[in-house]
Amino acid sequence: MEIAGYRIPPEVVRIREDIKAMKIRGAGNIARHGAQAIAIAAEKYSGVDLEDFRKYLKTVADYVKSARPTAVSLPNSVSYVVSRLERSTPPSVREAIEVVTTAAREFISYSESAVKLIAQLGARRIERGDTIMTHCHSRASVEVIITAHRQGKVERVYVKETRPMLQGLIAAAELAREGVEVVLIPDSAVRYYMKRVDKVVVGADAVAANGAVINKIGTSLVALAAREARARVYIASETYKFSPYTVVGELVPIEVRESTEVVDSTWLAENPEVTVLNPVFDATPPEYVDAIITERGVIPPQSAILILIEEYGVTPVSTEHPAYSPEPE
Ligand code: RI2
Repeated sequence: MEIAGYRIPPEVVRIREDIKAMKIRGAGNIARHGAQAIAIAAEKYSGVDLEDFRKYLKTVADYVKSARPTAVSLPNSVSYVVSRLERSTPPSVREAIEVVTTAAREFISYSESAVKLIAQLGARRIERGDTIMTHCHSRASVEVIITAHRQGKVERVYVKETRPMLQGLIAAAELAREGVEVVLIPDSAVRYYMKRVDKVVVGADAVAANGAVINKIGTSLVALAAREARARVYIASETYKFSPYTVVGELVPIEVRESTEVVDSTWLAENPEVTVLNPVFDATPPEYVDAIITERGVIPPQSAILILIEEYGVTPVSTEHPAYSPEPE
């Protein structure tokens, strides 16, 4: 593949395609692969012109970032790596490649240790005998539950199947493998079982500046049912899922995927008059969230802005900042 005169390495094309097709999925996992893709692209560069290398990397970064629109962890991880190069003055392409690969390694290792820390902090919020409900498959929230389970606190976990892609089955299998008592339920049974639940633990694809949590479609309904049943709602989220774009007034775009993920193509062909919609994320307002468990601490959702200020600066919020650069279509 070629973009703007630059050849995109096939390994990078593959990673982007796998993210798009959800073979690589989960906001944290997507972010780690995004960083890895930039490192691979850097290593594959064979020229000697530094300015050209910067342009090439920016082109690859825009290409990788556009794989999926909602999980802000992807543009954030890619920007983290690329901005390292933008802020440094390596004497040659060889050193520039080193800057990029080091930054990618740093991001990946930060991300891995963030998940471990979240697991420790989140487990403190689980009490002995708690029944938990989770939605979709989030590695951060599965790790919280497994850690609490190892501490002997988890009574049972209700896992929603999470139509249409059924990622709940991945979470159910991972938890059961660890010896957690798992009950898999259809999405429509959420309210029915919520009265038995003490705590909801789910992940995030993005956290907005006002503390709204964007996560797999149906999360907001789980939160609604939890509020009614007085169950607490915890979000397990690394801070690189916090969206700097929302500080400058942008909304988190909600990805709408193929109808064929909802019904098969035969049914679609037989019922051409029916419109099938497949939005894959929704926003849970901060009022429905008890706390966001991050690697920097357990915070109320309303404090999301403080994390963003700490990470990206106070005022003025520059639209020139690498992390704020507009997304390609
Ligand atoms: P971790 C997933 O999105 C789910 O919405 C999940 O809650 C979120 O990413 C966070 O997952 P998708 O890629 O980063 O399945 O905690 O669309 O693994």
